[in-house]
Amino acid sequence: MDTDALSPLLSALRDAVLDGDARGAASATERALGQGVDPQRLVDGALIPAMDEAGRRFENGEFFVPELLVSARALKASQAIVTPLLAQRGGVVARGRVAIGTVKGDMHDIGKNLVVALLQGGGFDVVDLGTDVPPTRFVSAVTNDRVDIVGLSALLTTTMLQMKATLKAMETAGVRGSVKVIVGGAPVTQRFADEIGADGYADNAAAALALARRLMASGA
Ligand code: B1M
Repeated sequence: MDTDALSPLLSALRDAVLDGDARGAASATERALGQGVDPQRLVDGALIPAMDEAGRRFENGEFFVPELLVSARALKASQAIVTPLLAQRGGVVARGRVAIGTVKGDMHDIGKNLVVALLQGGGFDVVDLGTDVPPTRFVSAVTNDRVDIVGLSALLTTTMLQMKATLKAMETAGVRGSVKVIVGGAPVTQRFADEIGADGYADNAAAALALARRLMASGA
């Protein structure tokens, strides 16, 4: 599909998310998919830009928490349609097992859910621990769920410190050496990942999939 034909479809979805119109977001998603738009294109070209714009409006005082919430709800109406399509892409052979969650104190899960979808789409078996996940829960995922990789997501500068606490809890429990730990989320950087001793950092969902594949190939 050429860019001229694509752009109104993407704009309709982006606008529906920013208007907090869940039904509109779902129908814009169905319409675009019906016209052959790739689901990943909807994520990159409409859903992520919509959330970036919501964040900009929040910073400028044009949006408050209720507006962020309704936009996030509208985005999730689209994500519910798109995620299974992304997750179907992997085929049946599991490439490894990943436990992933948003760290303690942090309720943001839109980006984490995208990482989950792409990992599943890339053939990984994923244990989604949800949001506000305490360090002890990550530790029990390593001991009980036999995972190869643990993924930590954080969206707040305050909660990213929980990543360090989670790594410490894994060390204290004696399980740190048996898994690779990858980190990501808007405030997280490669430098921070190195500082806390994570095994890898990815700045987006596709990079997280590539990183998980590299770690498995190197014997995670
Ligand atoms: Co929040 N919020 N929020 N919020 N919110 C931010 C993060 C903020 C930057 C907005 C702003 O001020 N501009 C700001 C953080 C400031 C800071 O810490 N420096 C902020 C704030 C302050 C807050 C509250 C404190 C507001 C308040 O109550 N006063 C509060 C905190 C609640 C809590 O968690 N305890 C809060 C609440 C919320 C809502 C609940 C209303 C809602 C979340 C709904 C939900 O997720 N279910 C919300 C939203 C929607 C946002 C913004 C607008 C959008 C986040 C998002 O979904 N982005 C955000 C502003 C922004 O980011 N532009 C903001 C889209 C998503 C696809 O991107 O999550 O970055 P992202 O994920 C990317 C990558 O980061 C990466 O891949 C993803 C896909 O490419 N990635 C990983 C993520 N995890 C990864 C893990 C990996 C690898 C890659 O490996 C494991």
